[in-house]
Amino acid sequence: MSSEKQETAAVRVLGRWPSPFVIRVLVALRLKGVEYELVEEPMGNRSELLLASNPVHRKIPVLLHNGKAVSESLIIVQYVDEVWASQGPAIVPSDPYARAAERFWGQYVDDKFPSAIRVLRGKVAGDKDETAAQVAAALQHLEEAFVQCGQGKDYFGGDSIGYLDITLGSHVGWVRAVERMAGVSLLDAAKLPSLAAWADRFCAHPAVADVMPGTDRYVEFSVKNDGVPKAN
Ligand SMILES: N[C@@H](CCC(=O)N[C@@H](CS)C(=O)NCC(=O)O)C(=O)O
Repeated sequence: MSSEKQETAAVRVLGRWPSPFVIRVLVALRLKGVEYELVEEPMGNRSELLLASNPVHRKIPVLLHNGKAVSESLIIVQYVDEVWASQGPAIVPSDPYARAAERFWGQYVDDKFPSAIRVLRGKVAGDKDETAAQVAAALQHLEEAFVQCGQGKDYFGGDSIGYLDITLGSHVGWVRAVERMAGVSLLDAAKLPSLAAWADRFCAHPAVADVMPGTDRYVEFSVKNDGVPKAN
């Protein structure tokens, strides 16, 4: 067995399917063709392994590589890109300016989307119309960023899925779910032609399709766990 194979066999992800942050890690591993085991964390009850692996934040995802823990989804994505650099497409751009641009937008995405999605799915209190307007404005910026970063190609990363594709793409499932639950239009093809087409392309990619749940599954999960009434 090659040393690369041994590393591959020793990859575990502590996570749970509805977490966009977990999806990032799974997509990165799949892009690189790395075999992994997803260890499902129980809902509302952190496992001893999680507490021992991520004692600071106590959050999923955690990547366990040969027993060593790496936390924070975007740090894990970069770690996967570096460890398996010779496999699959490069995830982080090699050009410093392109890298800075993708990191800038990645930070923007994580500043805007997770908190807004919690409001729109009814998990935390907030003005849904105002929040939807903020998400729509963020998506408009990202439509422009797509044209700049992707330079007319299929992905933010160019010909293949890259860092910003993974960062934003991991939220697409919940964005579509809250569109239905809150009765708002966000990834609107009429307003965001490039980004809406990108979102469909990203979700259909072989590294993504099997780990990106459908809208029904998110909505069912939210209704069961967030305590909101089912939308018609
Ligand atoms: N910044 C973190 C966010 C991770 C995060 O918020 N994870 C949530 C699940 S989506 C979590 O573990 N919450 C506590 C829990 O579920 O026990 C990352 O990018 O990995």
